[in-house]
Amino acid sequence: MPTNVTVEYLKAEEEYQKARTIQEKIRALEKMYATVPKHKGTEKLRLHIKRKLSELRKELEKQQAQKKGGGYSFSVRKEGAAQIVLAGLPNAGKSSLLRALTNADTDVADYPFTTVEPIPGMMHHKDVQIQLVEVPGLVQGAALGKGMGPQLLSVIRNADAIAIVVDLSRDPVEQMEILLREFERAGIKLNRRRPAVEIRKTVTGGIVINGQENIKGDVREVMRMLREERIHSAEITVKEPVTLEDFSDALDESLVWRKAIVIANKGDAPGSRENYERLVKAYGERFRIIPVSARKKIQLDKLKDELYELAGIIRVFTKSPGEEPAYPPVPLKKGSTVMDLAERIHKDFARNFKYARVWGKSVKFPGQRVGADHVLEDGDVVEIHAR
Ligand SMILES: Nc1nc2c(ncn2[C@@H]2O[C@H](COP(=O)(O)OP(=O)(O)O)[C@@H](O)[C@H]2O)c(=O)[nH]1
Ligand SMILES: [Mg+2]
Repeated sequence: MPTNVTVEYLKAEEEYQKARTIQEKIRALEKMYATVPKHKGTEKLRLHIKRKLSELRKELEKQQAQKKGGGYSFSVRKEGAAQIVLAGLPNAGKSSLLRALTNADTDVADYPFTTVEPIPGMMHHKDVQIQLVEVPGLVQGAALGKGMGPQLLSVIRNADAIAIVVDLSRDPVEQMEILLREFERAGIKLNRRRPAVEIRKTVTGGIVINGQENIKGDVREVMRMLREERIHSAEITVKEPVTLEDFSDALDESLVWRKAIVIANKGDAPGSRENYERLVKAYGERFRIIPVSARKKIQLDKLKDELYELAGIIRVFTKSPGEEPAYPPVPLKKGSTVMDLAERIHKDFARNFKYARVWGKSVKFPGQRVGADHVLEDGDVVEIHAR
């Protein structure tokens, strides 16, 4: 028994002992995690709670997949350069936003649960098509099986990025707490970077750890985690300081890491200013928060810019020697290289690539000659020279 645990913690632990269903166990463990004092002496305890939670999450997923018999699931075919989901509690204004931002024609009503399944729409911005998908009916307990929760969360897991929609006419901090808990339960990590731990499984040789000094915690715990995951032989490289919990996350292949922004809707409603300020205070460091009004069409162009930014897309114009850049531009993922572009245009272009000339932000002077590995930026103009 660790020293100095609180009464709340002991109560939660008792609940855990009594819990029968996976859901009850998860709720109790979440309480234990929230109430355990955070200091060095409880580090192992916190790690164990987290790992147990992650185990239960996977068990729950399996159980739910079996229950549904693989039958009812939503899937939204990706179209355009990126898929962003609009996720929020019922009535936050997701349908209104989808309608205002895209070509989609969706229901808007004053009572919740109008929309029952994910609805896609296409947003056209800066010559790029971005798919927005309204995910309806997300409620407290969704990840634990409420309503179509698990199916809806799987749509969110599969998207490229997430726009959380909150309603500024009500307590937005409470809405965020509910939503973030469901995302956490579904293994969706928002605006966090996957810890820089590389794990390469090997056939023999046991566990080799490079950069062990970067592990901020007891290495025996690391060995134990590896055993639990049945990793007996691997080369592990720890590239930057990580806690034991970070290490555990890096091992957990069921987690997804996504970028997210918060759309604070109903900025026209009474009390919205105070609510917005509270929201910024609580979440402004972790999320970009964009106040808008779908109804009054306020700040929607700014929102489009932010969604475009969130999608992580750059547009690159191609040109032939002596000609004007071709329209429309080619959308690419941020960090794409000249070779990525060449492959997108034509296999032969990639195979016979010699060099490229680039105009724009990624180069020092116009028409600069670059190689295949050159990383492009938004708005660049590229002339590929091939054999
Ligand atoms: N005041 C105000 N009401 C809004 C705004 N956007 C949506 N609403 C209202 O909020 C309710 C729910 O909107 P809806 O788009 O259906 O929300 P959803 O359940 O998240 O899809 C409707 O009555 C909308 O008219 C807004 O910007 N300001
Ligand atoms: Mg809706």
